[in-house]
Amino acid sequence: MAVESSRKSLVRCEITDDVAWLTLDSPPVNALSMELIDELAAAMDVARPPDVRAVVIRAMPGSKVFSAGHDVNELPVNGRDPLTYNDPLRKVVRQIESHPSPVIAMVEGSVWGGACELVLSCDIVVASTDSTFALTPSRLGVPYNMSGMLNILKVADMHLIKEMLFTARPIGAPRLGVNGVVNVVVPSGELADAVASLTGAIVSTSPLVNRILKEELRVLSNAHPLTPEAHERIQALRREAYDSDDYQEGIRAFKEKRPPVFRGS
Ligand code: YXS
Repeated sequence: MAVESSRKSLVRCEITDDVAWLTLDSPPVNALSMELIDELAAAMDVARPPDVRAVVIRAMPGSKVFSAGHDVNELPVNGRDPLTYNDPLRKVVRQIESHPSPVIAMVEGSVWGGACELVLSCDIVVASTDSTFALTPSRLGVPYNMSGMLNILKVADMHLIKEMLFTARPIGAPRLGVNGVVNVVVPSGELADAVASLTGAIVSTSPLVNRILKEELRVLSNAHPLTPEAHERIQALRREAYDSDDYQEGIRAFKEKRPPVFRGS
């Protein structure tokens, strides 16, 4: 059942045997535009208990790019914070985290920027051996936001996070599997079976207890005391970035299809 829309759906939603399959279908690179995110959010609103006990988010089979991350064309360049509470990506990450059923990311192809956070905010990640993940804020001059950084801190160790953030280089799924960031890494031909094995197990356990355990873990993992002064300090640092020439240069270089020349101001 595709999510209701007047034109081709950007997110397909099929529900079979208590599992909702949400497929990103926004060629060429599933950029996380407002439109795509709104349709993913609408699909997640449909994919709920009692008909659904597990949700799978995937790209079209055989995709070379799972998602190129935030739609760069929608990043503000007028001195506004590019990643605020009501940013579409923030909304859908919160929706994944608070969805009452376990959400599995089924990954093939390359995952970029905000799409890494979307995948890593899922409860379980199953990825093909040749898939890659790249954290790209420093490649675009974007000051990633606090809850996004916290979500990444929850699932990876600091040295790996810093390597990914400071280099913006894609990291292969096998290495993320060894580091516990990705649950299951298999050849792409075995991806569907690996996900089916997980959903098969999940739908046979108590959906009530799974809902409670998931929410318990969400509340506990977000229990971070942050003083107002600490919050203001981080916001001041982020403003320094999105007010900078480097941020403008990062976005301009992307649009002009050339390497950025950052000057650190
Ligand atoms: O030139 P046309 O019109 O055909 O469009 C090209 C690209 O401009 C476009 N495109 C995007 N449009 C908006 N937002 C994007 N993130 C984005 N990525 C790509 O898609 C058309 C095909 O792209 P092309 O020719 O490069 O395809 P390719 O197969 O050679 O390469 C695919 C990628 C994904 C490897 C390449 O497009 C790429 O490196 N894209 C940028 C990935 C990235 O840096 N994403 C981060 C976005 S910013 C974000 O997520 C956060 C704010 S943060 O950076 O802080 O994490």
